[in-house]
Amino acid sequence: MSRNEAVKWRGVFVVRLWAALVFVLPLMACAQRGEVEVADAWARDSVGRTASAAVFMTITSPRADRLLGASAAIAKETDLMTMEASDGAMGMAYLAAIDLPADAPVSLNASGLHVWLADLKRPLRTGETFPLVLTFEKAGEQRVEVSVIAPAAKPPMSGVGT
Ligand SMILES: [Cu+2]
Repeated sequence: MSRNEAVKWRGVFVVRLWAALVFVLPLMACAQRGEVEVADAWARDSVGRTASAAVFMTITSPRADRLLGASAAIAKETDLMTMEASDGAMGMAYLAAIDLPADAPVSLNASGLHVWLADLKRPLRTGETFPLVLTFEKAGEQRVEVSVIAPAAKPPMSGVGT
């Protein structure tokens, strides 16, 4: 390799190094920001009814956080709820927040925690999706798309609950 060639190759290396830094650094910044991961957000077809509907999902936060509330344009009111036994019967109870331990998936499913849509503005129909905004204490607001599944369909949950 001549001296000129050596200089040229060093130049190519430096350019590649810069390109690598330019592309990799923003990715690292994203990872450090620590977005909350929301998987399998779903609700059931409301079969023409508009009284209320429950939304389920699996939430994983990279750090300890709390889900403080939710809102959806499709409902007049949106609450956080859980299933609870009282006087020997299962009922629903309102929650001020849902705790999210660091790196531990929290399952909102039919046997417990859920986001409750009260007074739907229109029925939920199989196959459609609608936006839901979740508000976290630390992570702020995050928008998720909720998939509406058929009345008897198996929920798209990764294992836990139904
Ligand atoms: Cu409820």
